[in-house]
Amino acid sequence: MPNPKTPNLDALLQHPEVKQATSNINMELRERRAFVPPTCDAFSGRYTRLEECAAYRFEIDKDARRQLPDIIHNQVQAVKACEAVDDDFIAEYERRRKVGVVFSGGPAPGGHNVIAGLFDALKKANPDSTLYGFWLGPDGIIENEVVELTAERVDEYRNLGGFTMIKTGRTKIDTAEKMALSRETCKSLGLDAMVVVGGDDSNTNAAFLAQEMIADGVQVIGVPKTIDGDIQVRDAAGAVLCSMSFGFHSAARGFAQNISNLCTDASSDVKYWHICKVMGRVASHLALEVALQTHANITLIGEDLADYVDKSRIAAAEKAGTIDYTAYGMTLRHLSRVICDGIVRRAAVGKNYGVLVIPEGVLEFINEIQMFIIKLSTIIADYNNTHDVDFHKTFASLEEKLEYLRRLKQQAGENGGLPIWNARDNDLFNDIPEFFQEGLLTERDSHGNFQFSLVQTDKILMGLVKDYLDILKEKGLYKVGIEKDYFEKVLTVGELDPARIGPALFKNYGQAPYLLMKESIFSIKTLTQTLEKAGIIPAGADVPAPVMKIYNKSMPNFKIQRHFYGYDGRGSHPTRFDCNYTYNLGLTVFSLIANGATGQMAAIKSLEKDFSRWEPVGIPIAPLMRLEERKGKLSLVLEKSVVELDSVAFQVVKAFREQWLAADPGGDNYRRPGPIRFTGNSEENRPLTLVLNALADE
Ligand code: FBP
Repeated sequence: MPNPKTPNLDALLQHPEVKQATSNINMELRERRAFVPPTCDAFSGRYTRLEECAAYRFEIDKDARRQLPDIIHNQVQAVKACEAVDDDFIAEYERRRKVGVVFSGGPAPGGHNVIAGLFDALKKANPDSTLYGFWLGPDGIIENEVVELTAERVDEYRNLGGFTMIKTGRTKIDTAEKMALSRETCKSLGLDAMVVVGGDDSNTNAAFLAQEMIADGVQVIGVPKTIDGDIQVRDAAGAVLCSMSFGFHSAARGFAQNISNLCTDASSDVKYWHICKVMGRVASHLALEVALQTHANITLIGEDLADYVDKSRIAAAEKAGTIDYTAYGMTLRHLSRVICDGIVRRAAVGKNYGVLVIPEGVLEFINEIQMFIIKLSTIIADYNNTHDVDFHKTFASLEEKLEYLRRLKQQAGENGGLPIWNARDNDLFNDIPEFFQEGLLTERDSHGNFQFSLVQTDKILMGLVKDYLDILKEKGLYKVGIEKDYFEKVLTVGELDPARIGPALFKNYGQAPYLLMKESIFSIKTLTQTLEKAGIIPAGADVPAPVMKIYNKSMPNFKIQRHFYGYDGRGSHPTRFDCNYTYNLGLTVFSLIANGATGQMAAIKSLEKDFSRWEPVGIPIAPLMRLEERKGKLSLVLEKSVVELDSVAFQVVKAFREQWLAADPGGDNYRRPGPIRFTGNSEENRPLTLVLNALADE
């Protein structure tokens, strides 16, 4: 029988509280949509003009000079406010335009505001201008799939995360056919300009599109997007032009908030090591920022590992009159030892828990793995180039792929020259776990990049860590330290004399606040023998319960929880920093277009400084291009920036490593950055790496 107190469901669903609780529109959304980002001084006038800055110089790659002749001589351009201009300028500036915009690659918080800024500036100059969005990334350009971006549509997404307004994709416009189709799309839409919002590969695309479309009078402008933070531009003299791609701050803050919560949980529950893999395809910028934001106990920085030199190996080789090339760079095994060292040292002071941050791209910096990645990428690309079928379609299962590698090994040396896959490669590869083999053989993305996000790097590393900890445990070297006061209390309550038993059990009794059980005690049998030998119990007697309790506490149980922070951060709402940054990037894009630029990337200089000092600029893309191995051959791409080991941010993290590991009897030193707050004051309103690195330029 229905409860007479329960209101009728239809009536209930009409209740204002229910309506509000189930609405997609909440307070956060309303506040975000209503927020109007401030604009840089450069946009304070009716118009903007571009000022060429010849003082910035670049070392130009000869292939870039050859392949991008019409945009290679572009200069850095500063956007300046202007009022008094001639009629021709006004006519050109305010001309009715059709502009297309595309999102390319992974989402990054702030993308919608690039569109909002561009839309506002375009419509302000001429309300009859049209902005189109290419649907689903570069495929939208190739297949002419577009949506007109109306005020209503743009307003819906202001200051919101994701790339949902027009979606995104990773297709590369890398063949003559795709390029011809793209040109056709621009012609049929009558486009004046195209805007590519993307990472290093997408800005590479933008440069080639700019070069191709000069003949058609279509301008192409890039926008530096990627949570990875690896688009940072300096000129040849080291002057910073773009210190950070957009989306980095929001993603890092999202990760840091979650990881700092784990720090709190770990230090409350004191039973887990939380292993946090953090996105960033190659560079460890995100991990570095997370380290600064959270003070997690251990944060690996890939670039740092590549720099490692094993001095003891070098000394041994020198003594033997040989050279040991394996002494340069860290091996996976050595890295697992370094992690174990931190874990063991924390356990010794009673902290058998903690938080470890692993950058997604760490394997790129481990020599032995990088060698596999390069060799396998070349093998897959060679296969695809010489056959009409895709490698992954022909060899669908791991077994089939391994069989193909075996065949390559057998053919090694048959045709003379150095074989790409020799017997040693094959043996080493067969030594690694299946899931890792599958990861290394995984399909490369459309740009030829290794897809680190698909590899369980943390599982591989933690497998090695666990194995080594077991060895250390067996040797009695991995123990949980027991607080001296606790030991004395437990024994006294059990009517035993701690001063008599302590020296028999511990190697540092009376010398330290945390007591470490002797290495010779690693089982109940060895514990019993020790007590018998010290005359504490007679032969054959049981270990007294209080001593047993202490023993059990000192034997570590290594338990981990694995987490992956990536897609969640990419989809988070932008911080106010990213909202302001991207809206002004959108305005910059329009200024570049209205002033006739092409082959330029919109950027904001001096991001690390107060907003009043932000300077919108156009950076020439072509001079930033370098040759890189992609799909087995060298291709021109925008150079990725990795963590500089002499940067202030890295040096600070390095200097605080010991403190954040907190392998001492004091407390942990975690920092709680809190959630991304759109309203209210937040103590830090820009990436910490940015603020610290700027100190070097002061
Ligand atoms: P972009 O360089 O396109 O911005 O993407 C970066 C990234 O988020 C990496 O951090 C990550 O390795 C990769 O994308 C994941 O790619 P996918 O979305 O294809 O899984």
